Amino acid sequence: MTDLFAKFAIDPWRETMAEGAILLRGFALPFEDRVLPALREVIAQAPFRHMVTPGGYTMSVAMSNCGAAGWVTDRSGYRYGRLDPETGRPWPALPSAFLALALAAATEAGYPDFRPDACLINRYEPGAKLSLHQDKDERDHSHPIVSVSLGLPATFQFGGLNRNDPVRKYALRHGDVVVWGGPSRLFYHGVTELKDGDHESLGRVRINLTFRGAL
Ligand code: MD3
Ligand code: FE
Repeated sequence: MTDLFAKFAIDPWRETMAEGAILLRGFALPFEDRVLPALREVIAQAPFRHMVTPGGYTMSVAMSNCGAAGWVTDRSGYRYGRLDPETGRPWPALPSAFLALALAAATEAGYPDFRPDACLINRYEPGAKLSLHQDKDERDHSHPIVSVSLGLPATFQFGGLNRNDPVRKYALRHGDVVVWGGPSRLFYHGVTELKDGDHESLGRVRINLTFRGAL
């Protein structure tokens, strides 16, 4: 059974998107029975909201956070903060199910020492998108980022270090996990407009969790 894959060193569920960027198809599925209820609890404490960019645009993706720090944007800029600006309270703690999933994925991708302190929760409704950008608000770019896709499938765009590098497209589906580290950590990426659909456990939405070492 294992011998077939061992012999050819091929794992059909594992795909290298670029040096340091590893796609683990379905990796979150064994965790979803614990992750989805934990997600609902976090959102009850820190509801989704549409944040405003420094340029004054309201984002089509709704966001929340859990962990010691959360990513926020407003007219004064992008940053990580310990308090939810909507409630004035600290962000909810990282649920143990979230942490277990993030550590297992990072370990599988070769980052056994990853200790996330921030989890950004993105909610896409049909039509929502995230334009091409780099993630560089974190203090130390040597930490990887672990991304978990849940709900409706999305088209993910993955470019290079320069905004005009060619982009490749990947379908990210319910349960897929990507670990981004090494040279790909600062690559441009985005998500195209979400197509309408109905996911059996989440309905008409896509949720993405990104775990980071932000502080
Ligand atoms: C590639 N989120 O929140 S996660 C983000 O699906 C973000 O919601 C997308 O980009 C989403 O910043 C994509 C995948 C991801 C996250 C971080 C990366 C891809 C990355 C960092 C470097 C390169
Ligand atoms: Fe990003």
